Amino acid sequence: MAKKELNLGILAHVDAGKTTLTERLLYEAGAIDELGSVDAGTTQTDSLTLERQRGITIKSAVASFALQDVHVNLIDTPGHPDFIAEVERVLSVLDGAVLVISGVEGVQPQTRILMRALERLRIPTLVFVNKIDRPGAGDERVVHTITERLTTAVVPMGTAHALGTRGADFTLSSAEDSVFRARLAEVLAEGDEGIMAAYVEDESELPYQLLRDALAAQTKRALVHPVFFGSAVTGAGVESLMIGIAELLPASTGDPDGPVSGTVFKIERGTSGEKIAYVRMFSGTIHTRERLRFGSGLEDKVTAITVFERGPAVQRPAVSAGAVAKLWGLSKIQVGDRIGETGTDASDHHFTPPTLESVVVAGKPDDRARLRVALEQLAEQDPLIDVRQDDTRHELSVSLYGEVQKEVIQATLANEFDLEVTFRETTPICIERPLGTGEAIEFLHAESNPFLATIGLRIDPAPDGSGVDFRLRVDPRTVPLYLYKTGERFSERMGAYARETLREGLFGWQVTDCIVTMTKCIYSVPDGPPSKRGPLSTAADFRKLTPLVLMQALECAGTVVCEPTVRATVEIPTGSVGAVLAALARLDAAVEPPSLRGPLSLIETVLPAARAHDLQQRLPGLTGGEGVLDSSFAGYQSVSGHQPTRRAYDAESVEG
Ligand SMILES: Nc1nc2c(ncn2[C@@H]2O[C@H](COP(=O)(O)OP(=O)(O)OP(=O)(O)O)[C@@H](O)[C@H]2O)c(=O)[nH]1
Ligand SMILES: [Mg+2]
Repeated sequence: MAKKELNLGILAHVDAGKTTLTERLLYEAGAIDELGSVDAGTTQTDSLTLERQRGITIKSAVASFALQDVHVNLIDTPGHPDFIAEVERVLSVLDGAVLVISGVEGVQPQTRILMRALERLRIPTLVFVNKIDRPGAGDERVVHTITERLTTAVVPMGTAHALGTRGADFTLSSAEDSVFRARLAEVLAEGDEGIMAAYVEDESELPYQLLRDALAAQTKRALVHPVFFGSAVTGAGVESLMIGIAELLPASTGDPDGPVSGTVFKIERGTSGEKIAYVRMFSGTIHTRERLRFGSGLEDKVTAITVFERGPAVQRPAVSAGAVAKLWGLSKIQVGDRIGETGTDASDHHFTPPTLESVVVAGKPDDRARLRVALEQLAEQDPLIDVRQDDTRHELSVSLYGEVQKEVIQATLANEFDLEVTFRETTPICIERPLGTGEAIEFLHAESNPFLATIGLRIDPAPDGSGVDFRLRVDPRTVPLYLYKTGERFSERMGAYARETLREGLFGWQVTDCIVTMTKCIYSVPDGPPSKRGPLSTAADFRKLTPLVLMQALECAGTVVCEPTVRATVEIPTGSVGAVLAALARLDAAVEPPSLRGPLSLIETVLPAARAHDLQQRLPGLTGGEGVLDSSFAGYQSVSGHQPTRRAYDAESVEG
């Protein structure tokens, strides 16, 4: 019988203790004999030189251990917001997650962002309140902020003692604990009519085993989130968490004999530069030397397979449903590709895509070609950096989440590719939204139309955040079915041509939040009536004519450039409110009235993403080093005044 597998993500705000907890779990489960530490740079999952030097996780990493009859693949993820793309790629392969919250700092901005994604994807999640050994750690206070700011569907699974001391510990509640039983009944009643009825009648009559079973069932359905407390450093509470992982999270039960299906969630390069793909198998079995189909219909042969076993990866002849493996030999594979079938998960975004970009300049002009190859290799591992070269200056630019990511790219290029680079100033990636409705049509046989088709397109504005929607509003008899088989297929391809066109709008930015409607469609046929007569239209005619018509429609509609904004919460000493408000006014920030809480005050503000960095840098000076800034993406807002064009570098910032 196939082993039970649990693919478990460890997620949290930066520095909450994910890597330390991962190391502790591996140690307690006997997968490693010696406990490494982040501060000494000796953990299993922070294995990159840069991670060890900086003491932060940059890439997600896998390690495994056995827990009762379950084989657990732990995926340790980075918490820094600049590396959220790493978390994104992992989400689609998880059976469950542990969300780590620091017992001292409590719920932090990234905690909320992660919890929202976990809830949206219905990933069963346990909460681990870490660092209970540190002075200032809380228990009830933290649970209170969890219910206030994350979710009310939580059940603390026990009690923490001697908080804030080295001897801090955690005891699981038992059947005899009436407060625990009451809390269980109350939370579980929400998702279980039987418990609800009994709860209203007399909650103390509910059998404990029934509550435990319902807890496991509802946790596995991501309806309820059990909360554990402990310390990854001292090991307190970790055994209880492990019991919870085994009992409350759903090990996967894929079919090893079914059709092959897996998802690639990470790509790395081996010691001799070969590509290694991390795949999570959902169904079927892959053997070495087997040819696999993946991504956009590509094929390649697997030359070697390793699976994770008690810590590191070991070579195996095959990998089956449920497991995570590293595959060699698939040279054309990309992050997000599905294996065994075509398609990709890479376009399902759960978090905001990068909102910044910067030009990367090779230290030596001769290195430009090598730089391009190196950046393309980095983009294999992180497609969101989206390497681009502009046509006139041939400059290379990448999309970024922030300054730390920039430093990491710079260090990686130096260490792994022996390339010294500098970055130009970081600028926001704007978008364009249509201002009004625009319509255009190109007729078959018209002089202005070099292609064999009539296409009419309309573009209309749509609500913010809605993306690009394509609609077909033509007589079904006019659709070239001989090219596209079905109307749906035609609509899908036309939608793809339209989206491709809208990657660059009137000012060079991606156009979004609009509806494109096809209003007219004619193709030419050799034996058709005179108006349609001509050589038979090909798919290329439709593909090439779409951008011409759509850009004309867009010109009619007009567009407005919108820049990314962030919502920042600034916590500062009340004495510096005046100075901070004045600085915010200079940064064009929309400020809500400050809420004064005794010696500390909170200011909520929305400001352009490009300015948030300035604010971050000025804050220590304005607040005597006491100010704290938390920020999260807050959508796009139209740029007032001059509409910036993409790649409009002013002359003095371009050297040479
Ligand atoms: N006192 C105490 N310190 C802890 C605990 N867990 C982690 N730390 C410390 O907190 C710091 C961050 O720990 P990491 O494990 O690197 O945190 P992380 O969540 O993996 O951080 P990123 O991956 O960079 O987001 C390190 O200095 C750890 O030693 C804990 O339970 N108690
Ligand atoms: Mg880490």
